[in-house]
Amino acid sequence: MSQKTYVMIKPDAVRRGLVGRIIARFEDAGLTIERMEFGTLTREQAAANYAEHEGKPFYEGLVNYITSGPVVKMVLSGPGAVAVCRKLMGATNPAEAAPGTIRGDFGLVVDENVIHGSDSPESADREVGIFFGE
Ligand SMILES: Nc1nc2c(ncn2[C@@H]2O[C@H](COP(=O)(O)OP(=O)(O)O)[C@@H](O)[C@H]2O)c(=O)[nH]1
Ligand SMILES: [Mg+2]
Repeated sequence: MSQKTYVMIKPDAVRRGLVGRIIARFEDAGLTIERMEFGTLTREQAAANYAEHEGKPFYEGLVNYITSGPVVKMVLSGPGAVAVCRKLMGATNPAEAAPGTIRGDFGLVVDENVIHGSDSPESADREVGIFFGE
């Protein structure tokens, strides 16, 4: 059964000109692009997306970084889309992400780690609502 997830190409990757190659990874895997929008997040959207991390030492830096420039916001769909996208993205810390994953191939440090993807179907519903108002 098809599932939806929220995926976002982060500002560092947009600045570095990686958008096309990253989107190709998801298309190559067979996922469908349902929605896509380019733009800079408001601090309110960033805070809503990262509410679970509020109060952690990296939280302020995370909100500053994710609002520092345009991102590519996407809703992707396909069988098991949430887990498939997390697998394609790789581990949170690019230094530990496997080669062949997006973070492993394009990233080096955890505070600028190229891509975001929902971590569960419930998070996906919440995040699609934040960014696409559904
Ligand atoms: N600077 C810093 N950033 C972090 C750290 N842990 C997580 N982050 C950032 O916060 C985001 C959200 O963290 P988390 O939900 O744990 O990881 P994700 O679901 O794999 O993105 C990550 O993608 C990183 O951008 C950390 O220890 N230090
Ligand atoms: Mg997360």
